[in-house]
Amino acid sequence: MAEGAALRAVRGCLAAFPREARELGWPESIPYLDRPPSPLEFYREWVSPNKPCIIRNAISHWPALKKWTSAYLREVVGPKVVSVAVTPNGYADAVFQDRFVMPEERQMPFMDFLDIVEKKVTSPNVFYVQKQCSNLTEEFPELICDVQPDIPWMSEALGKKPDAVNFWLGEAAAVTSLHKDHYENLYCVISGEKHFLLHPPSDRPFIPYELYQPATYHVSEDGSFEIVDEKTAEKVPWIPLDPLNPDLELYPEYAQAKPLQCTVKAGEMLYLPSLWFHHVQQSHGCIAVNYWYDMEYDIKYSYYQLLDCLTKTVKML
Ligand SMILES: O=C(O)CCC(=O)C(=O)O
Repeated sequence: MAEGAALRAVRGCLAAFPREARELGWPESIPYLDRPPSPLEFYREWVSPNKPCIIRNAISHWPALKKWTSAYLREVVGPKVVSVAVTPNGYADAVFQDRFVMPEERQMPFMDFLDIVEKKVTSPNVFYVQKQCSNLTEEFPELICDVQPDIPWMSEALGKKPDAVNFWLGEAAAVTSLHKDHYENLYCVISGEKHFLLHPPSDRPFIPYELYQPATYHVSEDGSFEIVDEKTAEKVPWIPLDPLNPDLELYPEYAQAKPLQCTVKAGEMLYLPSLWFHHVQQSHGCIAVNYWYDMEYDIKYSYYQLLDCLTKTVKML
């Protein structure tokens, strides 16, 4: 076969793959479970086939569901200085003007942050408690007794404890841009709602990635933001596309991708499998806690790496 024909054949396979994978296994919408499954059942039905689901009645016994009012949080963690992501537009860790821009990580008393969320103090900027290095255990240890340090049936299913337990509280304008990671993610909503837009890993051929210079928002004296390059940092591969308003002239392949959307309500838990692309929004003041269990770097991971590598290579040609 001539080289050109071989390349066309590979392109054809990559374009057909997402549909074939969808027909074999992905749901049309995210299914609900009425109660947490046994560890074996969860592993067999959801983790191993890499399928998302929303689980009800998994966290209904958590004191946090009733206790985490503004008054309680002010009393328990109010004066404590915590890390808050601040941006001019709600996008932390996202592509902006040909840069991968990270938020200003402001250290501020938690109650000052709550004053902003509750609009007792006005600010033109967007604030989000979203530091992901296990900030629940590192910055808010006082709150762990109201939730759990791990999800016992998940720890048993995977034979390990979570790498991180994260606390999320932010404004409606705070958006997490489309990305994927290597965690089996149990995402629990305590109050408010989270809105997820998801793509299975098999949609990779339709999802654009580019390399970007990393940069960080810095607030100047007059309160305006400047974008400062992280000059010594390596370029970051990130998705430039906004799945809610995709630029199909620039990224025509995305027209063939089929996102799944779901809303996770207070008291519910989303199982977001490893390698799934996710874009996240929330109701104003939504509080959530999630558990990141590292994925197994098994053959599924290797197949995804192959898909990623082939997709990148044919784009270069
Ligand atoms: O809740 C969010 O804003 C983002 C969550 C997320 O991206 C994650 O847990 O990987």
